[in-house]
Amino acid sequence: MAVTAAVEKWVDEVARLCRPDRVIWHGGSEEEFERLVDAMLRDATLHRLNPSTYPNCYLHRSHPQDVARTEHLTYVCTPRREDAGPTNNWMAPAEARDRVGAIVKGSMRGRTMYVIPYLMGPVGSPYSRVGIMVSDSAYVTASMHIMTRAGRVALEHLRTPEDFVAGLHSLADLSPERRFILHFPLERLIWSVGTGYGGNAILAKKCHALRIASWQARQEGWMAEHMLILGLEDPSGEVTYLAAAMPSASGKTNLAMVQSALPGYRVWTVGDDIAWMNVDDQGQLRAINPERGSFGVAPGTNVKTNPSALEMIRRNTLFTNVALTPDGEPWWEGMSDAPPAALLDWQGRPWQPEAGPAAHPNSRFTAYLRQCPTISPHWEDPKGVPISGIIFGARRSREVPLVFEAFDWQHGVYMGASMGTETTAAATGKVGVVRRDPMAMLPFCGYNMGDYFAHWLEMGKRLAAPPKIFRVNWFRRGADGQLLWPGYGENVRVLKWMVERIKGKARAVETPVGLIPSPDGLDLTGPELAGPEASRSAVAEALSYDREGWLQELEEQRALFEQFGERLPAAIWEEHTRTRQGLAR
Ligand code: OXD
Ligand code: MN
Repeated sequence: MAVTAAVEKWVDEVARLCRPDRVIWHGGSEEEFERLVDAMLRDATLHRLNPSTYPNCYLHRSHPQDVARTEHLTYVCTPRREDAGPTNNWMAPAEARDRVGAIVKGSMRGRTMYVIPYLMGPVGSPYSRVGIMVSDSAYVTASMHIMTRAGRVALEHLRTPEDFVAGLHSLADLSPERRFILHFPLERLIWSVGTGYGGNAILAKKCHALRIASWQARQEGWMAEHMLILGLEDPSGEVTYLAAAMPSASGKTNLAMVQSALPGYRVWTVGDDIAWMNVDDQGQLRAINPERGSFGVAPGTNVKTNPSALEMIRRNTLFTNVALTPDGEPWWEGMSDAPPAALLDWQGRPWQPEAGPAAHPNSRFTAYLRQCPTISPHWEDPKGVPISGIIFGARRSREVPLVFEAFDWQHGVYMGASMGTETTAAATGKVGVVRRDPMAMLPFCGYNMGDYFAHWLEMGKRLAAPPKIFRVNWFRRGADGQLLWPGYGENVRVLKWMVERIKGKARAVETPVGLIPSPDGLDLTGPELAGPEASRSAVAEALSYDREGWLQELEEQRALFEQFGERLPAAIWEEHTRTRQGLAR
């Protein structure tokens, strides 16, 4: 591998600090991946799944106290606290290096340090970026191999010898008391210690592609977002690309690869978690998916919710913290109606239903996106795909309509910035409470979110025709607690409405919160939705907004916005006030 002096220097420095017994460079070949897997099978880090039904698939069980992202242990280390902003934990860079340096010092003794050069984005794309990560975990290295274009190819994309994000990862002693995920955006550096869990440890993903990249994107005039990217093909064969931000474990992977319930329409997958978006020389927003794999939430994945994912994960896949059947197959809640007999739970113990779920609620699959049956022929296009619409989606049992459209870009930015969502198991902490999660980036924005909203507003000015912005909520429930909208394949009906709005065709009703489909706006053709009176009225209820609830919502938004003080753009307050005045009329 042609390693530049700058890369070599950094790797040497880290090796001197962490003191591994040996250093292995990951060149990215399948043989190297297999060697990693063999070593992990030998030391029981991995267990082979049934080779006839799940060839080249493996189960990993993580430390039981290391099963989700730990946001309270995640820091942005900028010289000035206000640059990290009120929504990030902050530590001064010198203090961070001292405190965490003491933990990583000598932490790799007796271990191998893997060096993983990786490319984020398609080969040959001007928008792709390079990272160099070191890790003392073979599991993390294998995950990086699936999730990124790792090895030699990355080094070939270095634009200058120093042009890489550096990431140091050490399991250290896996103690939650000595766990830190630190970001030094000015130095383009990440340190993650005491954890081996995906989002904390696969540094290319949240740490690089979102936290550090969002900082770089602001400086350089592009966007790094927590968004899926999909193309909706209509019956004439025309494909319209949309990007959608949704909080963790709220259906991005399902929507990105949805199989349409609407005849004549199909969805093509470009990405399921992260979008990097640039403005091209025509003023068009173009998106690439920086990743090559999917790190998806397993529970709830089944033939109805995501048949594409089920096909994607039938080979060459790592499973983490799922349950195991006696036939050596993975299982999780929601995979089948009844659990198979004699399961081992996610910790490898005979499953006792009264002891909780068999699979951990945040159990995952790590799989190659190219194995997804809906993968777009353009998913690795170096130019990216043109984005015509942006969707913000949240989990809300009440108040928020199934779909509505912003009046314009500024209103859309406010819609994203003000979003609240019910929390999930993707991060440690209480599940099901509403918290503000602007643009689904609360845990991932590497700088002051007041500046982030300003950056969004600026980007709109640079676009020849800014994409239309929509909000969706698949999770609205009726008074009986039942979901009002069937979701999954039926969501394509909502995507169709958006595309028709983009093309100036579908109708909408103006309300103080945005433009909502007119009663005949959504295509509900087919017996299931249009036929039964009950389902028609459920859809009508799903499309309504609740005035009282919204007024309360505005108060919660105010509490979020006030935290940013002067750094909150006036345009956001303007839209907040306009909504309140509209509701008062
Ligand atoms: C993820 C997450 O893993 O958002 O993608 O937590
Ligand atoms: Mn995510």
